[in-house]
Amino acid sequence: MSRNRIDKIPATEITPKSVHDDRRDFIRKLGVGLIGGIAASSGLFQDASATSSDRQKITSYRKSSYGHEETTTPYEDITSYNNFYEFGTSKSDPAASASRLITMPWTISIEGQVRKPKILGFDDLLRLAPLEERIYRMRCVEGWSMVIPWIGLPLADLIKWAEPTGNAKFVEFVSLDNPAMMPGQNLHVLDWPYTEGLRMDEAMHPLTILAVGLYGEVLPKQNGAPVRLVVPWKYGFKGIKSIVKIRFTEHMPVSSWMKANPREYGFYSNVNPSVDHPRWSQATERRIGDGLFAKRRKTMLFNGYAEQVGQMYSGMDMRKYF
Ligand SMILES: Nc1nc2c(c(=O)[nH]1)N[C@H]1C(S)=C(S)[C@@H](COP(=O)(O)O)O[C@H]1N2
Ligand SMILES: [Mo]
Repeated sequence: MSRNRIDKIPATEITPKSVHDDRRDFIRKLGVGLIGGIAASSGLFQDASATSSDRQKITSYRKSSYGHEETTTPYEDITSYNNFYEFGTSKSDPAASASRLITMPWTISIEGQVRKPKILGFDDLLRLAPLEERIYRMRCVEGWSMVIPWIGLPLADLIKWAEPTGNAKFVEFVSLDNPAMMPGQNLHVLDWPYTEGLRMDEAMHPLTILAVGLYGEVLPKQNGAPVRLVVPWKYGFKGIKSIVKIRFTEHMPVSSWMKANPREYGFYSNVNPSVDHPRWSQATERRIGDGLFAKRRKTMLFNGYAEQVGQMYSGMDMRKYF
């Protein structure tokens, strides 16, 4: 159904004549400068007439080499049915109030077990690797799923750049902590800021990306602008939004969801139809966009990515390490 959305974008806009030039163009369109954080924070390249509701195309990215077998979820659903508790706990809250999130300038602090702690500007992030489209199945722990054409870069490229030490066994991610821009943080539904974590091999896996866009456009704020994690074989809550800190650790980090309810949410959170959530089955899912009366689909082990990721968990009891 909405696959043709991608195809509607004129070929001239998706075929890079020169990756470098086009990426500079993307950086300019995002309103950040070309050199480090100085030009970025000056707002020199920002379109003064741009509003938060403006949709901006990403002019240069590689088309995905896989993931085309699934029908993508309509853009309208992906951007109006969201979980982003910093803006409230109902599905419509993020689309309604995420516009107050200011994403420019934006920096990510790289900390912990690294040779040198670093501050990465958003424009620097875009220079680490070429952007690529990844059409991924996404499965929320609540029992619904979507297929989202993300645009992003492998997290592995950032990790290599960050130069973690030999003691780095895990990666912890932290979202923005700013109750003035994120009204949901005034409610103690979670221990703010939102945090998540991955084991180092999961973080380095080629399927793991940092997303900066979807459907050929700059990432909408309700989907976690300007940069969020996407780990398609895990439940959606691992995909932490609006990341400001990445910390390399020796010990397993404790995520916000583990703190909130350790019985229901574990560290791994791999999609597994045969391990039920304590309060409901995970055997099937409702694909958003199928219609309310459509038959539920069978949930797949590792969300259908078992061939690529299963090896990382061989010998692990997935009931114990849920
Ligand atoms: N910071 C932050 N990240 C978050 C969440 C959140 O509440 N806050 N919700 C998670 C959950 S439960 C899901 S299912 C996905 C939803 O991403 P989407 O709205 O882009 O589909 O974001 C995840 N990342
Ligand atoms: Mo979720």
